Amino acid sequence: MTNYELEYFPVRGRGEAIRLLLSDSGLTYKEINVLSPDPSAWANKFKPRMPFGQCPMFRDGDFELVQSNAILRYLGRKHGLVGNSNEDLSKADMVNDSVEDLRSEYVRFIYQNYDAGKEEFVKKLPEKLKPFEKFLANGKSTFVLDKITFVDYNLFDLLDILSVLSPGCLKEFPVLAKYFQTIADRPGIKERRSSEACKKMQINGNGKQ
Ligand code: 0HH
Repeated sequence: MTNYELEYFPVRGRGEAIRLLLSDSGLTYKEINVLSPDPSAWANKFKPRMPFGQCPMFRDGDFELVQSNAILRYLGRKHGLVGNSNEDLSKADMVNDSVEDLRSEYVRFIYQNYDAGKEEFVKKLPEKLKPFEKFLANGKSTFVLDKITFVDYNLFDLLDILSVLSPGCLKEFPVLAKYFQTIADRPGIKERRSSEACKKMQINGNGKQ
């Protein structure tokens, strides 16, 4: 039993990689919807409490943390989902930063330029996925490191939402496609993805995907 709470909008967004990590590790948590009991709750109640004005916020007892990547790393360190050496930790950080770069581009496109930018974004997607394919192909393991770590949940979630945007985008990348499937087949990942809570969440706040 944990004292974990996740305060976030009722979307997959920047919360989903955290939810996947928790589910895959069998860690229970309470989901707190920042739009509840009504949408004004975000501006009036939750936002002023966020150290940087944004969520997700993760709470472990009295300890509060924002920034989705910091939360992933916190949980990774706490639950043995990080590398053992400085080199391994840094490798995971490097890939996670690359996931963040592509996620940020995706988020900007989704919220600011969806209709005009979709064709171009989808066209350029293979060249953005290629480095991930190459990186994983160079390793000896199924995962970014020699075991699953926080970064795998983040990369998996990114590949998942990109596959919704551009179905079949992993087909030309056999290593990435296999990587995606290996993680998708893990019981805790299946449990989260097939849950009603997940299925009823849209990916992004504006309904675009
Ligand atoms: N760097 C931060 C991180 O990684 C960025 C956090 C962030 O952008 O954690 N937070 C946004 C919410 S993510 C935020 O707090 C986008 C989801 C928006 C859903 C909106 C409505 C859903 C309706 C069903 N944004 C609010 C704000 O800045 O006031």
